Amino acid sequence: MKEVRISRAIIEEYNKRLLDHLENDVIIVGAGPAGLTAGYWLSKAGIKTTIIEKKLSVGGGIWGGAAGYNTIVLEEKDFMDEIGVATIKKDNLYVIDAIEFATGLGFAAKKAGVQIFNLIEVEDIVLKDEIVKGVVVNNSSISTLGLHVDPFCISSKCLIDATGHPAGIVAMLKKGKPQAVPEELKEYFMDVDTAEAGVVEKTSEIYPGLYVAGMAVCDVFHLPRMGPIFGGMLKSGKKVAELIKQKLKK
Ligand code: 48F
Repeated sequence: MKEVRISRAIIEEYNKRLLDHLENDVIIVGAGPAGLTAGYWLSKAGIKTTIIEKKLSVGGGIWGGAAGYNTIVLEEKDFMDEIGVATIKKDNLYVIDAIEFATGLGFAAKKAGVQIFNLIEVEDIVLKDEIVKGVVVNNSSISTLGLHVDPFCISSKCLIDATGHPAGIVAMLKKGKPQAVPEELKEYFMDVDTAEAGVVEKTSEIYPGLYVAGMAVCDVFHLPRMGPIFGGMLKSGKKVAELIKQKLKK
């Protein structure tokens, strides 16, 4: 029956991808601009990378631009040129259609080779010998419905918290290891220049095996927020990819 052949094709292909990515060099939690950019550069370097995204769509905070005006601002356009996304120059800024940005970045990351699993939520980390070694995942609808259903695990040599404002993965580490991140996770008042520079500077490995990138960096290091200017997210994603490339080389 054709209906069953369609189901078989989907189930076999999905299971193959899932089995192929139970063990990874890198897991990125969150398919926002920082996570997708990190995935793009890591995959381009031939590093086996999986992104876990709890929502249906990739792009995180890109889609809504500012207050629903679906337009994004950058100060440099080199990465947009790299992935073929159009920019419009306005004074010293580049303006980008948020829909083209979100879809273009998602497409570029996929084409570079990153594996993305959407509708999967990371609900905990795996910590062994004081090293973060993977994540505990479940279907997002299970947590939305508040069901008690046990999860499964996938492993990483390096895990990136790219969950944006909540710094959700760092919060999971902090729950069991409060001394690992002694300060409360929170951002400071909006200040574009300080935030854009700080988010890149502080992108780092904050615990063995756990890196932080994108807006999550602001929560961990009490940096200001920066609103709808996205250069810091892209540079943070690229920086975390560089740090991990160096680490894996060793
Ligand atoms: O929020 P998000 O876009 O984070 P980002 O890449 O970029 C921040 C900007 O969008 C914006 C900003 C820039 O100026 O202020 O806020 O740092 O993307 C984070 C993604 O992580 C997913 C979430 O659905 C979103 O798509 N996410 C969060 N927690 C989990 C998760 C989780 N536990 N499991 C899986 N995905």
